[in-house]
Amino acid sequence: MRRPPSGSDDKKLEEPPFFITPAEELKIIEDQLLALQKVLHMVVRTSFKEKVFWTEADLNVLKNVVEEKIQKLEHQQNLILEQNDHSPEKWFVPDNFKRIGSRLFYISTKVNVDWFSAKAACRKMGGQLATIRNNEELNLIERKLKHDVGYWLDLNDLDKEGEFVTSSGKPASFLNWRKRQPDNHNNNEHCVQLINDYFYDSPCSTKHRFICEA
Ligand SMILES: [Ca+2]
Repeated sequence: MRRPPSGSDDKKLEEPPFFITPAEELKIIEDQLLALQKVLHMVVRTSFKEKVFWTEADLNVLKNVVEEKIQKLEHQQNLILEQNDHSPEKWFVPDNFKRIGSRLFYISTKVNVDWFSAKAACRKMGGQLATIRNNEELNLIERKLKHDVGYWLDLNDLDKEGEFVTSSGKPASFLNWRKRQPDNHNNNEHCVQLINDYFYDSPCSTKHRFICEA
């Protein structure tokens, strides 16, 4: 963010008011946009009586000028927003990862692998097996998944039966178990997969698709 150079009050008075924050710049653009949109509205809705003074051609010229200005301002607005977006995800996006909601995910296609291979694959891509944080995220991801297909998530209870944690050992913050899950069937279900919106504990050696997060 630019700051005015420090100096005496006299010096400050001589200088033009150049210091303007991106937020202020955006506000000015927004105001200009609003004003132009009002003009455009007026042009479009000019009554027949007013058209005595404004020919159709004049109005069209005015409309084009206003629309062009709006486009330029919107472009300027986008540039400022782009330049001031310092979120790390914007600058580092591993290949194949796509934004879903507020985060980056990779959803595997075709290949089915066991849970450990899925975990390794995500690491290799610069991410890790995904955890889903809430219902909203679940709904957004679910839209990208195939029906009746299982996808490995990061959650597991390999360490302590019934305590589902992420690979880094953190307790699961969001769970959406299917009815009667987790059931640890045959005492051998320690990895969590997502099928049709619900979580299932399953044998880690079974092969499924997987979801990574960046
Ligand atoms: Ca199960």
